[in-house]
Amino acid sequence: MTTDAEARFDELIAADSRIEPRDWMPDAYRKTLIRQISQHAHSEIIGMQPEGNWITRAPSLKRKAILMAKVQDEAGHGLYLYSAAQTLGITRDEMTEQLITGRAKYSSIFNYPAPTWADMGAIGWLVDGAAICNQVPLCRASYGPYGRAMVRICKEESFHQRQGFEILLTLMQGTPAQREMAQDAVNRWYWPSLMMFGPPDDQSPNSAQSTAWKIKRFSNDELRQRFLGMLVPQAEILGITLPDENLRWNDETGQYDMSEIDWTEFFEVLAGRGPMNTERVRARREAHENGEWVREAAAAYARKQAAKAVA
Ligand code: FAQ
Repeated sequence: MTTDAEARFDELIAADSRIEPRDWMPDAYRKTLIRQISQHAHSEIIGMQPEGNWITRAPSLKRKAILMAKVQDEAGHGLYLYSAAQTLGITRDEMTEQLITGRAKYSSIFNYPAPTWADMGAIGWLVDGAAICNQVPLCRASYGPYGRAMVRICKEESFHQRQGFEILLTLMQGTPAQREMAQDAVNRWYWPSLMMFGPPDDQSPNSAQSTAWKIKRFSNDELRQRFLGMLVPQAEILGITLPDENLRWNDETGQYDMSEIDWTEFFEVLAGRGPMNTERVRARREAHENGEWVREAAAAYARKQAAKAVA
């Protein structure tokens, strides 16, 4: 039998309204949101590492300032998203614990290394580009705190994507060695960036329910295609080759034909066996342990202020 609360929830979803933290919601809806939002938050936090690695080696003061601002934005996105997840009843400590013990998922993309400066360009162009394609529809996600967080995050991601494009454009206008470096970085990040959208639709166990709940608005494959449509003309402007000899527009299907993605690689990375999985989680765990004194000091300060307010 449907209760009044359930009927109200269904009505809100059907009307494209928002579910807010105080509203009744099915346990499975709460659980799936905690899963997706916490994974998303972890991705932002772990995603600081490949670029953080280049802050001290950026080729100019201006590049260093821009990269630092970008990495700080990612920290901000992570904190926003952790806060959104907390409204669903999970604590920040629980989420952190899941991440540093290697039990939580985060985006597969951050388990690849960033060995050259051109990787900063490829990450901005491809990784942030994929993030925008995936996240713009999430601004309309049915859960209020998630959708609202996405609006600000997407604005910042589009700046990030442009700065990546601009790094690659500068390299492509440089020496043959710089052009080669840019092409090499794109060759390495292209396929993993296509994997960011998740498994193919017929192997995506969460899609049907998340779409019915209007958390997801488009399927993994639809968004992957939208991303390709954005990349192809931009690659032409850059003078960069997308590393897929079978990539071409198909008039009949109205979308791009492409080679099969190496899903074995994707599932290996998800299972913790990507090139950088161990290192990424180790670095996060170490940073958390090294930050213990800061958390203690902040808590002591808060206690002192609270005692003063009472006195
Ligand atoms: N990596 O049934 P589906 C960024 C998992 S952007 C790892 O299709 P769903 C910005 C999935 O969780 C990156 N795991 O799942 C930035 C599920 O496992 P579970 C973060 C993946 O949820 C840029 C299983 O596979 N963005 O950080 C991946 O319906 C530059 C089955 O998959 C978001 O998180 C993957 N790529 O669709 C920062 C966006 N794909 O949980 C720094 C929000 C799938 O059942 C620098 N998330 N899995 O054990 C989403 O839109 C969705 O969760 C999808 C997956 C589309 C990622």
